[in-house]
Amino acid sequence: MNAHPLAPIPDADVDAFWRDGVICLRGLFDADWIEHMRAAVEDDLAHPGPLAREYATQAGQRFLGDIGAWAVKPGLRKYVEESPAAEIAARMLRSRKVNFLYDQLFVKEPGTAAVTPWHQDGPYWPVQGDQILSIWLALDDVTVQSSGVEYIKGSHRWGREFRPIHFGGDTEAYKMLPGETLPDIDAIRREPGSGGLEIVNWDMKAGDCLLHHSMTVHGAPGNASSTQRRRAYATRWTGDDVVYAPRNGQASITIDKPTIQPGEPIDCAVFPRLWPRPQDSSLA
Ligand SMILES: O=C(O)CCC(=O)C(=O)O
Repeated sequence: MNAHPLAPIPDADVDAFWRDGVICLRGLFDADWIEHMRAAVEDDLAHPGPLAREYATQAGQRFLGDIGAWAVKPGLRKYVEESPAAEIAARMLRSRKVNFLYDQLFVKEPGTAAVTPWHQDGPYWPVQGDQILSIWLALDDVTVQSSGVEYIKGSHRWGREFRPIHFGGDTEAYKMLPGETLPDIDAIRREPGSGGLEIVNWDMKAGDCLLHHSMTVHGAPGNASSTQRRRAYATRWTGDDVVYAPRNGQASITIDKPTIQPGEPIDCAVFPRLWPRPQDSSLA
């Protein structure tokens, strides 16, 4: 399994990420990583971690979100600690170091109508800073028909913060958190000229990944395919400018509690510093 990205990430891709708030990168993980992760996902589906949630509300459908499971699942931990993900994050964040924030497994099985509601990630998380991104690794080929993620280009630079929305439809959750109510994006996109929004998505092969900034508005339709699974593993990474900033009303993203204080850099066992790796410090 490759420890470093299979190809260099050009400066133009880093610029595009910061301009658009999202980019799709292809061919950075080898086939062994995909096989490894598919096995890790099957294990997780059979025995989900303690923070796992089922978001699908209709019988026979499945949209599993498992949060923070890397801490108890060696197969997921191996990807977090040994895959090229940390290095990719450091390159994209233009950061000297990166910390691992947490992981989230998203499995939306064929015929599952549950949408992933439009949202920004940042307001869910107990951190503050601009150098925060996710790497959403596709473990199946995916198109928007099978619930590919859609993004509003440039929304990370709107300077707006939207209150989190519960993926399973719990309207009481997150009520005490600050932020605007997100406008009805699906209604706006039906307006002439899509109401000025530019919504992007990519047809992906297993092993391709999406990198999105923590403030980029995104969501996904249900999985309308009757055959195509949609398994994805999202890992969240932070850079030099990030500090701990928990808010009352946020849900846990880690199984263990962090030991740091508000305002401090997030270095601790729960949010380990994974780049540079000791053996790679000359590359940082
Ligand atoms: O995979 C999904 O449906 C949701 C992905 C997402 O919202 C994220 O990774 O931040």
